[in-house]
Amino acid sequence: MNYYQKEFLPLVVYQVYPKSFCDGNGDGVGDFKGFESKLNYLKELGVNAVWFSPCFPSPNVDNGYDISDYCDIDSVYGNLEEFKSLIKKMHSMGIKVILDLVANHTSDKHKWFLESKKSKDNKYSDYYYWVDEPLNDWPSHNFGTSVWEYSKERNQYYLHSFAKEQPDLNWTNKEVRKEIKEVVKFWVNLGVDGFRCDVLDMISKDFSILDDSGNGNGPKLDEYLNELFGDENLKHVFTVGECWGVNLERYRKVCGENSKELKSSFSFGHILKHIGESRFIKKDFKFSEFASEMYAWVNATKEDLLYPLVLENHDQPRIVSKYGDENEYRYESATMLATLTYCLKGIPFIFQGQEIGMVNAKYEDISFYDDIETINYYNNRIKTNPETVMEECVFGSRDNGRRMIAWNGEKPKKFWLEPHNLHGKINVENDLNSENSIYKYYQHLLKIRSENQTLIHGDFNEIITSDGFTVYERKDKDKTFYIVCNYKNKTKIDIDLSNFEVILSNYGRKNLKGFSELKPYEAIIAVKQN
Ligand code: ISL
Repeated sequence: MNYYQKEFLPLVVYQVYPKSFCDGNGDGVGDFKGFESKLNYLKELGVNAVWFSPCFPSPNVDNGYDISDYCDIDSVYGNLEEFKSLIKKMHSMGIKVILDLVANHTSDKHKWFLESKKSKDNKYSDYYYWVDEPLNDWPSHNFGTSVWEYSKERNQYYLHSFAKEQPDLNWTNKEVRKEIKEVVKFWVNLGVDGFRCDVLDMISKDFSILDDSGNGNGPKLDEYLNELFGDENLKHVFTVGECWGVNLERYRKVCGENSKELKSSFSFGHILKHIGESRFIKKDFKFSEFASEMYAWVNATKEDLLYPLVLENHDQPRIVSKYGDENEYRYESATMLATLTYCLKGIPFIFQGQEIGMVNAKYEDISFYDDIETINYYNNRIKTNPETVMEECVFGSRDNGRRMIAWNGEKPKKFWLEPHNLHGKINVENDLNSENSIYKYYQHLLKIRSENQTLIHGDFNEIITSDGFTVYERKDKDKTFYIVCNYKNKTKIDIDLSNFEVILSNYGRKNLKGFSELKPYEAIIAVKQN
């Protein structure tokens, strides 16, 4: 086993979206006081690392992904001193701290940009990309319009790959690279253990490519990443890139053990199998395609790389609504999807609320939405497709992942985003009191994983995959595990598991005697000694 996998594969990361996790002071926004009160909840779930989505000062045009000060905590969440004690407390509980590093762009209210737009010859003038004429027709991500925005002050255009309030930093400028490196050092010195790196491959661009594939994975990416993370004293810092341009082919170069660039990078193909031309438009989904894509990544990374196992995040609708059953089989489908994903070889990432099987909220009016991408989509789409636009927003909106976690059935009087319409039904208290608690299943699953090295480091082999079900094994010299996961219909199955013992079943199966049929969304973990 290489250093890399030994060090990082045991991580189980929980993503917190600070605004919506837990409101400790009743001002209608989540905060660190609230978060701290839930540390035991996370510890008992089996989590050993928390990734906080941006918690830095921000005008919140894109919910914190527009940062106005990289080295402070937004006062809505707490302050730097409180955050330092939180790091200590989390460490004392064996929980690592991962921050969101948004290095491709800042807020337009960041001091660097405010100065930069003043003139062509101040210290910050070249911190951003300024041009006399747009260089191409790239559309901005999520927001549709051109990436070039005119600024009267400089009589020039600046680049913004996302909203116009999120100008892109000019990474060809050495000073910019130094600044971001200082940010990394600042947090590492405070005890932070890692970074999730927002759209990090976009820091190197190729403007000569006319379509926006030039906006990412550019010619200098390896050089910049080496410079940022390559120092020996950052070897133990965990990094996971959100790098859409780093495909399987590039993965080994960027995330290999001997690379000094990144430790890992998300791949999202498997959770986007249900969407068509945009995230708001549905397409037919095949269970086999979902499983096979994850298996391809596991196979390609299994020797010496790290594959992040992810089902949801703050940009994605809820997995039960996508691939499961929100009604009759919510428990079964939530637990089956978790079993299939988190018994693979890789690093589990769990998004807040996933562990209680949250589903997409259903609201019929755009006033219940806040996400800038959803609102832009709605405003454009209403002109041509007024009948379907709300259904599309319900299906695809990023707010699906951003509604607050319901800790109990009481709806808060005030919250920055309309709480979930099912707040009274799908909440932590109800889940924990239910006979079919999804949290308890996750807890059990993660415990089995943490107690069995085979499930962390063992080999992976696909046994069979069809549109109806899939079976794979995890194996080492001591044990063989079979992971059996069924999709929505009952399925006859012809696999001899008579000498296996069931250690987890979402239908309460105790043994596999006479086992020949799988129930809807059934999941089984079975084991034998070798
Ligand atoms: O979610 C997406 C596709 O399903 C992407 O378009 C997504 O916007 C892209 O992955 C970038 O996301 C990240 O950077 C954005 C921010 O809005 C997202 O919340 C963040 O995850 C800009 O910082």
